[in-house]
Amino acid sequence: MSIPPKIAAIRVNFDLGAGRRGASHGPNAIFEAGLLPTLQQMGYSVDHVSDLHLTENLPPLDAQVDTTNLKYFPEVLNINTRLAQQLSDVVTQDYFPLVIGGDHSIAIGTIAGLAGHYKQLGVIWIDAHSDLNSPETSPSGNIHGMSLAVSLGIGHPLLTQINGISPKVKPENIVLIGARSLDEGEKKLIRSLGIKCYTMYDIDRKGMALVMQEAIDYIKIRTDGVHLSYDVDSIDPTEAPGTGTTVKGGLQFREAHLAMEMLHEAGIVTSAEFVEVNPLLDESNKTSELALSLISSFFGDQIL
Ligand code: 6HN
Ligand code: MN
Ligand code: MN
Ligand code: MN
Repeated sequence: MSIPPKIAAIRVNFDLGAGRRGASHGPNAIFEAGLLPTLQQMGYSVDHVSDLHLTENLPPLDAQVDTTNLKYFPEVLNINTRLAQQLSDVVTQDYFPLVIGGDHSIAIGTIAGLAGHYKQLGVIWIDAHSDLNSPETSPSGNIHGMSLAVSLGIGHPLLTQINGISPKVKPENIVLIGARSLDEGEKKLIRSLGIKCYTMYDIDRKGMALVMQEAIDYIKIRTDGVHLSYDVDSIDPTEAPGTGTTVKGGLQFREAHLAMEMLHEAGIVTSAEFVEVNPLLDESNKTSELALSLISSFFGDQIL
């Protein structure tokens, strides 16, 4: 398997990309559930744990910068610029980056930091949503619904230009899994760019095992590194109530784990992030414990 035993855990305590507060406490809840001892017991060394918080007293933006329908733009720009730098540093130092969010806007910084290290970066995006909105198509103005678009070079230039290179990822190197709540503009973009998208319909129809095998085979042949971006709202709200934008009809407990087990087996993933756990909305740590259990499966924890 290609995941090196040296993990850099990066906590991103940030929630201003989402419509409701609380995901900034996600890293703490997942660590409290036992992230470090679990990974250590599995034989990994986790010797680079860093904590990103919002900088107080952000420098004011240039008055010329248009931030229409981009909520908390300066904050999102700041956290992602620093996250991108961190990511790039740990990749250079041969760590496996494990980013714990935080709302999904932080994928902007994670992917920006990875981009320079791969010629053909792949992204597996497991989410109820596609996060492919632009300020023009977004119904909410919440930047966590725009992060994958930004990585494709679509969106505010200050965001798409983080770390210089744009786009960070090509449409043909992306696979969406678990989608069931797509806005009109997102549907158009998925169709026009031909982005590979396994919706809940496809998962019901084919089964998770086949969907994952197809996704792995598809991305393996065209990429030289794969980032897993895991939004816990992909999972059904009965299993994952502690997240800000729940959507009915999601992945079942075993489907979610099978995906992680198959990704571990495939050995193609070179970085990962787990986002959108909101402890303020959780029911007795159900969602943070689920996130930990998915992370364990992803890193090779087996039933037998
Ligand atoms: N997430 N499509 C909706 C919006 O406001 O753009 C929801 C986004 C959810 C974001 O999944 O990280
Ligand atoms: Mn450090
Ligand atoms: Mn998301
Ligand atoms: Mn989502």
